[in-house]
Amino acid sequence: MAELEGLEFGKSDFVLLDEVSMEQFMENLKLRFEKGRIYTYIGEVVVSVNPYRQMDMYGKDSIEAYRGRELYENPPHLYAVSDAAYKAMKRRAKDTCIVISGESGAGKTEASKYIMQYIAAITNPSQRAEVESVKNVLLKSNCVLEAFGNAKTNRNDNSSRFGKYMDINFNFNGDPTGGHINNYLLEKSRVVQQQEGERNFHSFYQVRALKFTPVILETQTHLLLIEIKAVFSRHHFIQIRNELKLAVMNALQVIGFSKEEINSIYQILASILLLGNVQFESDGESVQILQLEAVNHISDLTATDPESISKSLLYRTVATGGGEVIEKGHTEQDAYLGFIQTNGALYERLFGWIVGRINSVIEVKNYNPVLHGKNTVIGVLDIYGFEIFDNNSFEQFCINYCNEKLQQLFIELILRQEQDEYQREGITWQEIDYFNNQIIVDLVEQPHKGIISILDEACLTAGKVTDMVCLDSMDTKLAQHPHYTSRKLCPTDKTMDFKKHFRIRHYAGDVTYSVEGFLDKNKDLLFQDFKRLMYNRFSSSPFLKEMWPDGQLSITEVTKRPLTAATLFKNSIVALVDKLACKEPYYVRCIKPNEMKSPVLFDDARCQHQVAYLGLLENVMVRRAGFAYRQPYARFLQRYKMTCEYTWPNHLMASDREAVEAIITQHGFQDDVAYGQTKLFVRTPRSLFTLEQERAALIPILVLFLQKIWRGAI
Ligand code: AOV
Ligand code: MG
Repeated sequence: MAELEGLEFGKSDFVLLDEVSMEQFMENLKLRFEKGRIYTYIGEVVVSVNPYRQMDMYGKDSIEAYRGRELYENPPHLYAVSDAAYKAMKRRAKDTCIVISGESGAGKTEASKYIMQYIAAITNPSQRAEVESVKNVLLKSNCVLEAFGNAKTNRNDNSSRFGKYMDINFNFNGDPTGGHINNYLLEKSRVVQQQEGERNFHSFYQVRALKFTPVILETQTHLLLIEIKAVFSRHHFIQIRNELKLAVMNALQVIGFSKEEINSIYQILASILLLGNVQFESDGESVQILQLEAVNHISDLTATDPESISKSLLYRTVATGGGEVIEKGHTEQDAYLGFIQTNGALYERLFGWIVGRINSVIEVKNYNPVLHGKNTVIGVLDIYGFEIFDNNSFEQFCINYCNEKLQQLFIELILRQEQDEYQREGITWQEIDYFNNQIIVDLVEQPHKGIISILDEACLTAGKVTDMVCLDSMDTKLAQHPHYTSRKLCPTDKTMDFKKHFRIRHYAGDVTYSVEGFLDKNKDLLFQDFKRLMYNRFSSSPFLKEMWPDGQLSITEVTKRPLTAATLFKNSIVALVDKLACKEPYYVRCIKPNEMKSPVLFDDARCQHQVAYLGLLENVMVRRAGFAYRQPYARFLQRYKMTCEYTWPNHLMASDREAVEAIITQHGFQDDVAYGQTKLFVRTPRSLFTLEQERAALIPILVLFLQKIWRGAI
């Protein structure tokens, strides 16, 4: 605990504060940050402050120091919770998960990488080749997914624009046997448009650097890419910068992407870049593409005739009521919308396909429960953090809703269940008040009444329902909601444009959303002609077929309305929460110390705001007033009975509970425990630590003793 590091570094567990107040909490957090102690516990929860500088604490020596140790034996570290999650999984064959949360730029992705590196480092001591290869692929997948799914935003230079949940599977030895990645809603609109000061996905800048890469690309692609680079300078949605990232190419190869697959990936990236150059012009009657040169390039890259590409961008095939199929020209507006959606969809499907391809490599194969024992997992969640930009759109709405759901899970698991258990077990307990954000979750997701329902309803209504009509409907239906601000109620508020904004009071702050584009993004319609073209015509690339399975459908078959983007996202997040809720959770709560990415600045107000909305003080109160450790009587007895003369080897008391009382009394820990209906509750780790030490010291003596019995010496 604190004295492990010396008191000049503050308290290593907030539970040890002299008094639980915001003032003391902040004082301790700041002191530790300034002394380079970026991690602090609240019991088993790690609070992490982004250091914005390279810390000398992730090397081999550190890993060794934490390996197999208990949480309270070393200074706080991500490695300690990783080890705790690993040990719990291995010892008790339980699925565990590590949930990393915090706002954009707080350090979640970095934390998830350190956690994975730690787990990789402590497993497979015998260096078995197949396990090493699984570990290698798991680690390399980070690099690929970051290249394709991260981008510079105004909050974070390497911001995750997708949510990632990775399950790592283990065999009974505790060695990784495989894994699975779930990805959540990629912010695909970024492909076409970024806010001032932001960038496109990293991968596009890496295409730029390709001339330095080993010649893995087919010559044709390679030459075309060089040509494309000449076009880049005129490119209107990409700015050229950034260094070479050979690592991605290397990672793709290590994971096992074939040369053809890598080629296809870069061909698609190049096609998207070229498509970005396309502009439309209308003469009043029909719409034309201005840059036929770009279309020709795409056609070369994809071995598709240029006419088909142009046609898919300018026309749509529709089935009439009588079953007749006709071609209808787009309006300029439709063509532009189609172009935005096409670009986004190409990238999104590419990303999804890459994730699927990685999964196919790491999925557990030939698993035999009889031979391999119970297959357990550790899940690691690293999702996009809460964010507020100058302009907040549908994507921020989804991202922030997702963070509400995770906060709800934290409340459920750490604050509520804890208190419920005390009640169930009959432990005397002072209720602790906390803000329950369920009300905001409901505002977004409640059937019929919530924002997603209202959006969906607008999307389903025939005819031209505009964003504004939808906003009107929200303003009417939600006007009374305490966390929704209707634009109609605050026409004088400068930050709320009277015409198009609404505001949600999120758990982490107020966010004003612009409703513009909400409906199109929610409908997420992509013209069927383009899907068919992708499926049928990109003949040179079998991978495109895999990315566009829905392109198989003929025009008369496409009748069912697909679920909207918001509903699909909601469903995936609900499923994610269910998945996490049935595992034993470990938490990393990340805090962003300042907005300047400075390693020395601790912005008191910003930090305090985060501590407040993350519910950390309440977490300390629950933990402190409560009991950090608990065990069913039988399990406790089994483990520690050797430390007490009345219980070793067997006790003669009426119940296990009485036997446990005998152990506790003999050690003088009466004041540190409470006796529940079925479990013993222990307040501080110290008592358990002492018992563990005693047990460890006794084991060799007992072994000797037993050996003597076996040999007949006693
Ligand atoms: P995020 O994942 O929480 O934001 P990151 O993990 O990407 O945040 O961290 C942002 C930046 O902070 C990194 O690129 C590093 O420069 C720095 N950083 C974070 N943690 C550490 C650390 N432990 N040591 C050194 N530098 C660190 V977002 O994905 O935007 O929600 O969406
Ligand atoms: Mg991130």
